[in-house]
Amino acid sequence: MSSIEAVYEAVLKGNYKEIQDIVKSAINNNISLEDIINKGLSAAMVEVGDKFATGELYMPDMLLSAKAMKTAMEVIKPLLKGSEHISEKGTIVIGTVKGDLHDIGKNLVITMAEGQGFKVIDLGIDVDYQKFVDAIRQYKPDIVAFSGLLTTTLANIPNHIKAIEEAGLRRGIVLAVGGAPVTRHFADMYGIELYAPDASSAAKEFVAAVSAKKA
Ligand code: B1M
Repeated sequence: MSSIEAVYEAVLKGNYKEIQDIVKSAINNNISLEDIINKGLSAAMVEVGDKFATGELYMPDMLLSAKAMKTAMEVIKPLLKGSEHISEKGTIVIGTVKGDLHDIGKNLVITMAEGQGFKVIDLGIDVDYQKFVDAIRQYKPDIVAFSGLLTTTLANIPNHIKAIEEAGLRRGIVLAVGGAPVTRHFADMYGIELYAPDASSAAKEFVAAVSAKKA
């Protein structure tokens, strides 16, 4: 079994006890962090979701896989932060939309954005409309990002935007959105400037958006 396959299998089986050693061994075998995340960890989570949807895996399995992914990220996160030249790029406020408890993808976006030198304010999961408004007032971010994994609660995004608009805070911030069911078309429907399909491209888009804002 290749190193990547071993990482993939560890997430699929929810093997959180051994995954850190498996990831360290992949790193020692010169597998890039990007491949470990994309081809190993994230790809396995997609299979976990598919198997959950077809009834082959149950909620406790999904929780174990999530725990394995989070445990693996504890090894990867410090290495990602060290891999970029850090200079303060701007401030991002990010949270998972109201009603949604998924945070693994959001946390990966945060890690990548911090690696690019952004200060990131993490509002957590199931974030209330007012909490985004209060955070925008307090931190005056360049970018406000929503993460959404459930098609049902993505319907709350227009309410998030309405709350920001009604507070008079929409001007001057770049809105961003991402998450497995999100598309560019979805972002366009609500006038959200920035959409990114994954954490690496989100970090690149954040840099581009802040540069464009400053130009
Ligand atoms: Co949930 N879940 N879940 N779940 N879960 C999905 C999303 C699902 C697709 C599984 C399935 O049925 N196939 C399905 C949603 C169906 C739908 O809406 N269409 C689902 C469901 C139904 C549910 C529950 C309703 C199950 C139930 O209770 N019956 C429940 C909902 C609870 C709630 O939120 N209110 C639920 C619960 C859970 C757990 C708690 C068990 C756990 C979450 C643990 C946690 O996050 N702490 C969980 C998990 C693990 C998943 C799957 C298997 C994996 C999600 C994940 O972590 N992926 C997921 C299946 C899937 O997505 N295919 C599933 C890995 C992660 C790295 O990828 O989050 O996509 P992702 O993030 C990516 C990109 O999307 C992007 O970058 C990230 C990194 O590349 N991105 C952004 C994310 N946010 C971004 C923000 C940006 C930019 C990019 O800003 C600009």
